[in-house]
Amino acid sequence: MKTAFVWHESYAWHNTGNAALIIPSDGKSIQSDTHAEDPETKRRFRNLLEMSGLYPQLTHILPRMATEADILRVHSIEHLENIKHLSANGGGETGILTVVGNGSYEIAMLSAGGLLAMIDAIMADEVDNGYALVRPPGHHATRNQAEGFCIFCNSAIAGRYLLDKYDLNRVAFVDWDVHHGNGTEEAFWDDDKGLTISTHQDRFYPADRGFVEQLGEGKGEGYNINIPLPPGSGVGAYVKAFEQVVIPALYKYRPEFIIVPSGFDASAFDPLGRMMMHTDGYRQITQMLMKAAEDLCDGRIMMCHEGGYSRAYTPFCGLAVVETLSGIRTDVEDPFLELAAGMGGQSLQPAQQNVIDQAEQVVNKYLK
Ligand code: 9RB
Ligand code: ZN
Repeated sequence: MKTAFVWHESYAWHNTGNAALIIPSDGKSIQSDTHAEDPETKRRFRNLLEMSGLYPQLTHILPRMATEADILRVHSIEHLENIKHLSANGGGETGILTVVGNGSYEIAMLSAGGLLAMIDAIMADEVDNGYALVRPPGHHATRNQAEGFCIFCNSAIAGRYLLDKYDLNRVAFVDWDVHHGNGTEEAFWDDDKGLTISTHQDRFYPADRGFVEQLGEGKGEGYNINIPLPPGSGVGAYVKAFEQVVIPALYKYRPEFIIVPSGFDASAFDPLGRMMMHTDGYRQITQMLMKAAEDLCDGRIMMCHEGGYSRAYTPFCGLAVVETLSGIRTDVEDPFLELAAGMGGQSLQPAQQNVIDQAEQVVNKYLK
């Protein structure tokens, strides 16, 4: 399998400033630290690919900047201009909980454009699949504003590019980040050309979104599938959610391309998430998606990086996914796997099965 990889040093230069994890310092009781969404988790992921020996076996794709027209397929001109202006004038907080630093506009354009460059390589059959380690992340950004550390909705911009430039009719999104993919959901809310599926921690972020009952509207009704798993869900819940809901939905929808907003903040060691995924779990769900992609769309699947805040563990989760995509198993072992796999509650629990059953009903009712 020929697997593409996108990374650029400038992704690490997007400056989210200082915070205690996510809370800005106040100079009194909250001591300043690095922001959760700082470059280190991503750099360490890239570094582990290199240390494992996998890096030179990947096809490296140079990202390009998305054009304004690419961004405007998803976002309003007001949002784009606001980010451009802030970025050129010292930066600051904007939208909901998002920091724009000096030059973040250009970096956000390169982040979205990294996906577009990878799409071109996959569609030209130069590579089979790929992982785009882009930053800033995208899946919370909505039409009119930045949100949750996300400036432009990279996944949706990539989907719209496929529909427009490559004349596709069906793109599926499978978002396994621990947070709800509200930006991608909104971009295809009333459109059946995008099937948006999100597994996430129930009522986490955004806390008022991501319910099973939120189906999409108009032509998009039934083409949005939310699987809000209870906190504490582990590999048993994720594998079952994929077996019972995600994979059957894909076979019914028959996408021509699969995009995976991929965060590793559902891992057992994430400082924000309260889930228990581990590398073997990520290998399993990647394998399931690859099999569906193979059967449905010539194996065309692309992951785009979102969250994941454990500096120690995110790199191992990322390596596991890229190894699976490429079919190359390096000799690096996950030193945390035994600890994560041994945690209580890794097997499927009744409350988790209940949510999965509800989501399955949506698939059965709306997707033919
Ligand atoms: C809220 C705050 C957050 C916390 C975490 C994320 C993670 C995003 C991600 C986004 C926003 C603060 C709700 C601070 O990883 N996406 O994939 N917001 N946290 N204050 N308040 C009221
Ligand atoms: Zn996240």
